[in-house]
Amino acid sequence: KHGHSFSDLNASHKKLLVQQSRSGCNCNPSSLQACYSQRNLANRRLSSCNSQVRSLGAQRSSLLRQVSGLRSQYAAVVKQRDVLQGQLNVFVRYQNYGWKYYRGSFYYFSTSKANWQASRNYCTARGADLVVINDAFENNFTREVKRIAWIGLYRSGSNWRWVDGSYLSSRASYWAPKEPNNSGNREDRGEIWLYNNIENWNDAPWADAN
Ligand SMILES: [Ca+2]
Ligand SMILES: [Ca+2]
Repeated sequence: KHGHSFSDLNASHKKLLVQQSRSGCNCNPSSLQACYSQRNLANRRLSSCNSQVRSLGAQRSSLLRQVSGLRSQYAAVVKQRDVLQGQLNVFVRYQNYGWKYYRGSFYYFSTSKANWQASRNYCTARGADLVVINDAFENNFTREVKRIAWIGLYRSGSNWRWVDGSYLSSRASYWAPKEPNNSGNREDRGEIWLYNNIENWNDAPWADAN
């Protein structure tokens, strides 16, 4: 009987030890202190975790804003590329048909001869017009035709006007010496004439075949 009760006691002691180890805390003052300090440590870790979560949340929103900014930049660049590609296609098409590009415009130097009005019709049928020479650069560029060629200049009463409706400016006027002379009183259109000179224009009768 003694042996029996001792083994019972032993068993219940073991059971208590198991319960104790499961609870993780011993209920004596020093282990209670350890328990508090573990709780405090856990709280500090929790609070550090929380602030990391907040900081990651802020980073996430900032990254999302950046992503949306990059998406709209990307869309804008794609649009820009398409516009440039379209311009390039036009450019290549014009060049393939023998047009020359100079300072923002395309020019076509025709080799066929016709009077001023027929020449102008030839141009307008191609969505263009006889050349309007606005400055010294364009004057020098058009002289490269190296032959007599009509320009979009015509006499209007006592004035000279361009086909775009503007009046000839004395600041961008490149008449050859002693021109326009209205020879025979029938010279009413402008042409590139002395193309080797800067001052190269002549007035000629519109019906001439240039
Ligand atoms: Ca021009
Ligand atoms: Ca003349």
